[in-house]
Amino acid sequence: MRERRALVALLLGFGLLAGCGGGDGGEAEPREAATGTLDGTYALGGNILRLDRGRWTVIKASRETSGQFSLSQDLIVLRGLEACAGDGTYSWEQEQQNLTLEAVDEPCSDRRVLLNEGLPWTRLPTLADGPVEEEPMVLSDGLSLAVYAGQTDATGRRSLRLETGGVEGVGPFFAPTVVKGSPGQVLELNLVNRDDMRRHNLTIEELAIDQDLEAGGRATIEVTLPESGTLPFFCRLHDVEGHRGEFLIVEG
Ligand SMILES: [Cu+2]
Repeated sequence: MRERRALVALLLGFGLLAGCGGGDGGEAEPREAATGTLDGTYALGGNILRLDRGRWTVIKASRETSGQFSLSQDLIVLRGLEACAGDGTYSWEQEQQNLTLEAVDEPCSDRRVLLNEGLPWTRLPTLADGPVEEEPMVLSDGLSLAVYAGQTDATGRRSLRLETGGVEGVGPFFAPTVVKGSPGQVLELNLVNRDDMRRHNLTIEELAIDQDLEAGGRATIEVTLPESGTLPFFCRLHDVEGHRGEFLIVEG
């Protein structure tokens, strides 16, 4: 219930912001479309489109469909749909926060409908973008809501204090919620549970870390950050309440 309310508030808030930001108005140049150019999470009429490192996912009426995609300057080729064997080729247009796909060669009408062909998808802010307006809940890259309590650049540091706490009516959070680091960085995390009432936890599945924190408790762990992308962390006890965060790898 809270998640839905927060998402609605997020979308409304984002709608207000979407009109800001200036266009570049420059000459049309041949576009270099590196992998990852379009990566992000998009929303349209209650549907979600996620593009992430060559994988596309559409969530429509709680049903999730996904497959692989490849990207070139003006075209995106999507494959993988049980009902259709052939690839779908679309032209893509990105304008400010909007992404529109137009079918060029699509043998599969289901996928055309799934992708809301011809209509603009709006990119959702990521966890690293921070909250919209005063809304403390943001959609993280993993399509999960997170309670946001700031971000820190830990590049070049050997240790970092990572606190966990709770706010009445908002939910438990990690502070900082987003930690920027460099590829392969080794970081000592000094975990402090500021919540005197509740036990919390820090779980990083990719690193097989599952560290409980008693009420008011502390622990120290060491993490090695990945070479690129994001590394999500969450509290196993309050994940659905948005007790999440992420490491964000930034290049030197
Ligand atoms: Cu927790």
